[in-house]
Amino acid sequence: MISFFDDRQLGHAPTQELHNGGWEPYNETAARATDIASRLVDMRRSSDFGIDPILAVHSADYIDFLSTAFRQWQDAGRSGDALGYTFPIVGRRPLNLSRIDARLGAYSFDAATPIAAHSWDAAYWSAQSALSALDHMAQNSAQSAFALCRPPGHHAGADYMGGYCYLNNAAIAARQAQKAGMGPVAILDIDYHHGNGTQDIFYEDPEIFFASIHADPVADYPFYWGHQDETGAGEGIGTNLNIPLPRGTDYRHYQSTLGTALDAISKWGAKFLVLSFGADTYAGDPISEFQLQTGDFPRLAQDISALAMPTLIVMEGGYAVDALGENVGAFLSGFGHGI
Ligand code: Q9C
Ligand code: ZN
Repeated sequence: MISFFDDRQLGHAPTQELHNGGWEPYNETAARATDIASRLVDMRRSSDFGIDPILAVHSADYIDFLSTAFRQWQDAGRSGDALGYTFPIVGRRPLNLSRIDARLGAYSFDAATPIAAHSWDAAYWSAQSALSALDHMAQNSAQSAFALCRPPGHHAGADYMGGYCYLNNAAIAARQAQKAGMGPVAILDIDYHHGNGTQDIFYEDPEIFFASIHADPVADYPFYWGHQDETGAGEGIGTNLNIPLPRGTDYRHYQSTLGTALDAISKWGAKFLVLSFGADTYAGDPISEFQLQTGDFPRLAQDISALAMPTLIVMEGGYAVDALGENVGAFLSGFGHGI
């Protein structure tokens, strides 16, 4: 398995996040990426595919916001990380307000996504890592590649950040794969949390299928998306599949659910798969409640690779830092070409 990463992804380092009413150290740390990277045998530096593939998914005003927010925060005399405190309810009219606090609220759906000094650069290179892994697959007709994306992406929508995510790396790669004629493209999201941003981006799009297996949003973040009755809208009706699972789900139940999702993807006629992979389904994850063990990850990967569909693996969550490299390595080994 060939992997892609850029050191600039490490510069993003918010200090704290709001959790259950108090401040906690930020969970989505650079150490996550270095722990994974230390396990990868063939890791290559990402190339720069520019801003256009990012703008094919995200709105120009959102990208302008993301790339200028920290400077504007500092210009307003603030210290620490840029974070909003007022969030417009979905559907409020766009007002184009210029004060940094109004912009932070308008472009995020939660308070888990602060912007620090190098956040834009890190998010940009995280997206470039996804594009680089895709390009490697296209150039070499490779059956798989791993994008060590960090910060993660699946909670970010076309014009909002949230859940530690700024740019939707999987969506950017999926759109690019489609444009390159590698499709029909499906995205399978197996992070613990529902990939609300990815769902949102393709919700009315009949040409990209999205399936997600995740903790039931009745009880878990992101609450407002990921329910079973969300099946797509407009032209995209029937191209969105959510399979929520209860807290405490273990390998047996998870594996049969994965089978259901894989069947739906092949039945739909996908020829290329983008896999949003989160290792936060691991039993030891500090913010999640599934029961997968390290030894389960290669077995899940084998089930996915049995599809015999070219698969771009994009890193999403996973916060048990001490076990993260081992879990990701175990998963990648299941694709059968070493790590
Ligand atoms: N401190 C991903 O796994 N939780 N994101 C916020 C708890 C946010 C997880 C409140 C969890 C986001 C990519
Ligand atoms: Zn997650």
